[in-house]
Amino acid sequence: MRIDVISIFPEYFAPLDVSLMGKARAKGILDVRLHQLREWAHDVHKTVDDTPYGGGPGMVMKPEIWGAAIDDVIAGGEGLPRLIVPTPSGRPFTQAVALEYAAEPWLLFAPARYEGIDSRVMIEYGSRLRLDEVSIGDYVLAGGEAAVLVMVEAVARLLPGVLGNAVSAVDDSFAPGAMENLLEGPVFTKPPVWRGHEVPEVLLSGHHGKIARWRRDEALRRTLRTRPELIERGELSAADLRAIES
Ligand code: 6GU
Repeated sequence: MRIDVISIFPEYFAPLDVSLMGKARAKGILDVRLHQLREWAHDVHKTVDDTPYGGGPGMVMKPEIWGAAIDDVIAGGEGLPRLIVPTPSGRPFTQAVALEYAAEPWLLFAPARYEGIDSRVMIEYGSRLRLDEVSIGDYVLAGGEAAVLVMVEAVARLLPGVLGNAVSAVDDSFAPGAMENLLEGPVFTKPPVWRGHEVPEVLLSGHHGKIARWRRDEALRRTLRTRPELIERGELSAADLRAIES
């Protein structure tokens, strides 16, 4: 997968060299290309923002600079990327959206600083390619860069060959399928007793059916405790209902 990011802080993306994503890049699974937005600003101060029409606080990013940058990045590839503009006023980024993005050959992220990008940029590219304005949660960041890091990591770990254990994304919290809308339960490793705390006996039993049932019950109980709004009682089996009522 190719990922382009246009930002006034390309150095913000240094974490993409580390760990899982560093390895995915080294293996050629992930081709990340960072671009300095200011390279498309031609005045002596490399200005990318201006005061908002209609007044108000802060600055707005200039459309000509973003337009030139996006056009050049698009011209340097095959086909058209999916354009993703992070903004707290966008649609929520979820595991389902991460899975959608993981199926794309090319993503272009356009994180903004200040009060955002002149809205005509979204109108222009919304008609030329597939554009998503997305938010990573109900809080406000100082800019979209941290949101891009979050989204790239969520997408990259879904690409074939990135996770060590090919099945581990299947059991993720929020993953479609059996775990849809359930949070993952607790996990344990050796030793069997630590500071007097024992690993639940069922996990040592070797009984795969009982272990799967126990894990699902724990996931149901944890979800009911921390995210009750995720539980759709109509979709639960009798055994599921017993787990949350006990
Ligand atoms: Cl995508 N950007 C900014 N600036 N703040 C956010 C966000 C994005 N998602 C949640 N808060």
